[in-house]
Amino acid sequence: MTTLVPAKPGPYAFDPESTALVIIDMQRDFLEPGGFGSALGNDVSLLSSAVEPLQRVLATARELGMTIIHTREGHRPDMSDCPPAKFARGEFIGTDSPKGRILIRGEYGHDIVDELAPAPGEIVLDKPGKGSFCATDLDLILRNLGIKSLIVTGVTTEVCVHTTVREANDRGYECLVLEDCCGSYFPEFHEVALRMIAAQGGIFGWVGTSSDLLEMLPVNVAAGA
Ligand code: TIU
Repeated sequence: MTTLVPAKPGPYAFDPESTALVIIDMQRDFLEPGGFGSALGNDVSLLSSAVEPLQRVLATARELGMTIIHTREGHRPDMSDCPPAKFARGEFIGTDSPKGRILIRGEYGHDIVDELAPAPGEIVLDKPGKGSFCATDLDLILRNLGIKSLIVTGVTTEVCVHTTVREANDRGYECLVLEDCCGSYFPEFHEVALRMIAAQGGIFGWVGTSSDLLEMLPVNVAAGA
């Protein structure tokens, strides 16, 4: 059942059955004090506005039985998957923090915030880089599930969200980015990153809001039931 959502640069058409909700890196290390975001010198409270709208979208996606994918940026405990070029500009990766070793898998800070904790059966994808397709099995998983469209959310807008949308667009996935479900340590980067996605006729995808998406979803799902 095709659903149409108002978006930029024009309506976004998708079928919930072949669409995945992708929630990027809503990890304590980015959203809470003492982690990676703080170590980079950022005000992590700037990301918190994305949590509530994302909770609503996640609850609806669960109700509809949509595919849900949570990603986490981080590294193996021995950091063998952390490129020296990345470590050189983030020497605190792997160091101790109040929430465990920064950006290391298995540590408390590396995990997803309680408000958006993955439910059993939802896919949790660990990635060593900014993009969700780099050195992961995401493309294989999406193709196996028959996914054609991605509703993309999370943090940060201009880093991991943008990189993932660019990667997905090049692989043929149609991406809707929910602006209120993303966040950045730099409000101006958030704004411009979103504009870049929808510019030039939607050069990377579409940009919309969670309220527009949620308004359209139940109607069409009920009609198709
Ligand atoms: N997840 C993600 O965006 N990783 C980052 O390092 N983001 C920054 O904005 N630094």
